[in-house]
Amino acid sequence: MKPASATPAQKKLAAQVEKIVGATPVTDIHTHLYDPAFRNLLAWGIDDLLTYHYLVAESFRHCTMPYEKFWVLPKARQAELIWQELFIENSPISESCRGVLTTLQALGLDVKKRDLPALRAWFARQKPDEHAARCLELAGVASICMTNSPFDDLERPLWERGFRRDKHFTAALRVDPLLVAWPEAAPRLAKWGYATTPALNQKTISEVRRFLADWTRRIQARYLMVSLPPHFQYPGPDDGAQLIERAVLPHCREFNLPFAVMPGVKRAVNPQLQMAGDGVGLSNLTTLQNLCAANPENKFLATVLARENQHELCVLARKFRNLHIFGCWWFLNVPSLIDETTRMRVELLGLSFTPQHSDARVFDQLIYKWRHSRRVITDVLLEKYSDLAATGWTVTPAEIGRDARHLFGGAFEEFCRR
Ligand code: RAT
Ligand code: ZN
Repeated sequence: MKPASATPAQKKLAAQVEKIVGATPVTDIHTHLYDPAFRNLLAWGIDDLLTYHYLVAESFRHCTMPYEKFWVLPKARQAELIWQELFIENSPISESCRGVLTTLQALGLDVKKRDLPALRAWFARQKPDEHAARCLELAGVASICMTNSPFDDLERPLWERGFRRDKHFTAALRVDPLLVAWPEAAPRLAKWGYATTPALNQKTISEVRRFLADWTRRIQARYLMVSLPPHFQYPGPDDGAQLIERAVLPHCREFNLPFAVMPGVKRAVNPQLQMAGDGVGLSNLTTLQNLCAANPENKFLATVLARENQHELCVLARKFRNLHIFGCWWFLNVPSLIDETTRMRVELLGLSFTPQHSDARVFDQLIYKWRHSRRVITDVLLEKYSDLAATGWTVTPAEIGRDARHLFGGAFEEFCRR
């Protein structure tokens, strides 16, 4: 809709949608952020923003330095190299680069000076707790779901010791090693006091369930979660499929928790890029269909990494009410694909999905990830409400607010409560 040609009613609707969607607080259902109690794991500030693995991958499009030389540099030096390659020698127009600038600008910093030392000096003056609160406010985020792995040697000890939880943070139990690398996971569980063997006999399965129950209670998990390679198959004889069938799904039923499935990631397609080296592949979503069809008492959350899987995912969600789809994940978290994906989901599913999660790893990223996505979601909603208005159906401000709350966490909460 061109503003010049808009009628007063259209302008009024646009202003209402902008205001209401802009003010709706978000429940961010998947991030890699941590409760402040995880002091050593917290990432924030300009050097963490610049060394985000999305930007590392982009900087190696230009950087000719051997990978191993880059990785031994201190974080500040890596940040300087990335700044030089992606912001000074080239215009920072990729989504991840633009995100850094959106964030800095929202924090009140002048980006046009291109002055990295000055930016660093500003961040050095911030108090972490106050800064985090400001980021939440600027992003409009009310609640953050972490990704918590008992297999992570840095976070496990803290959970085991216990700490006072911050009310803004909820937890999700991430179980990738259990399901995609069982031969290595089995001895670890055994070391932690669970009587597991590599063979999936009945005793081992019940011990895996005990492990899942202990960790679900310990972290108060909202859901269990796994990312899967494109070729993953269920049902199947592989350890992962067996463990899902015999341990994860019964556990989720017992605790009434959704199981979040994230298919499509090819880990370490370029191991030299370390964490930035993962790729994407087309998944066979028959696996998800089988999960939903064979386990109607289970609830599934799903997001896919391949754009080409999005349409089939939407259709699956139309078929299975025990499936809730969410987010534009990782390589899909760019405005053109968020727009396309959100539009398609609204057209096929109405409001019964969660359009976005941030996947933020650095606290400040909440600002740009949500500002950019909120913009796209607002535009899509406005277009759809305008189409309704053309039929004579007008939405009230209360209805717009209800719909926005649904998209920004309400639909997810409702699905979890079922
Ligand atoms: O988006 C990311 O930061 C990726 O590295 C992954 O962590 C992905 O989101 C995942 O949860 O596996
Ligand atoms: Zn993630």
